[in-house]
Amino acid sequence: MDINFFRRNIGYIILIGALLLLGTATQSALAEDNAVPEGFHDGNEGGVDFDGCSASGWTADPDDPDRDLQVQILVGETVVATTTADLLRPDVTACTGGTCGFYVSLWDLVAKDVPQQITVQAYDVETDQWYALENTPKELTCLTPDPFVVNTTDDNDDGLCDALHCSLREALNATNNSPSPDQIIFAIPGEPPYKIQPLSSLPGLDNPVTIDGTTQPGF
Ligand SMILES: [Ca+2]
Ligand SMILES: [Ca+2]
Ligand SMILES: [Ca+2]
Ligand SMILES: [Ca+2]
Repeated sequence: MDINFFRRNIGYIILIGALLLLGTATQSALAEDNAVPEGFHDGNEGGVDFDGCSASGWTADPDDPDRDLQVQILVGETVVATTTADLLRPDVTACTGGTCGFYVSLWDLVAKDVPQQITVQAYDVETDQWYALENTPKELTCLTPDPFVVNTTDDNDDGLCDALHCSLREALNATNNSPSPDQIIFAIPGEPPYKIQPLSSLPGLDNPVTIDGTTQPGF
């Protein structure tokens, strides 16, 4: 720039310089005063059923108790889910109104019947970093439920699907009453053919079930 331009604009140039310095100072003050997210990875450990196969807890950033933090769930080293910590946790006072809980079902995200290391991290806006919560990681084994075994061709419903008597109708009711995806298999004694003739409509399905007729011995 020529010297006259510099003279005319020296005030602006100094002002811009001062603003840049101020910006840098504000940023470093933020980094120094920054608090990282706090919170807990609550819930389950060890062998768990469908309901227990989850990651839950709460997290909040003391820098802004109104902010609903982003949460990520890792299985081993792999991120398998992200969510927002905005569920009501009335026992938590670290965030405004206690709305900083989180819950993620892991049932469709993990291999069953083998231990998995579950880690929960929360995102800190000020530093653009993820921070592990307290009590994480946890080791979780999500157990496949035992199948329901149909062992009669009759259509009776005594309310129990057990080893003594379990009709297809009872097995369907049992799978509906269990929140997990289930399996119905067959072990009907006696000689084939095995014919199940319902006397009325069978119950509808409330949640996923696999009905595998090929499990019948002699199929
Ligand atoms: Ca922070
Ligand atoms: Ca909230
Ligand atoms: Ca029964
Ligand atoms: Ca079920």
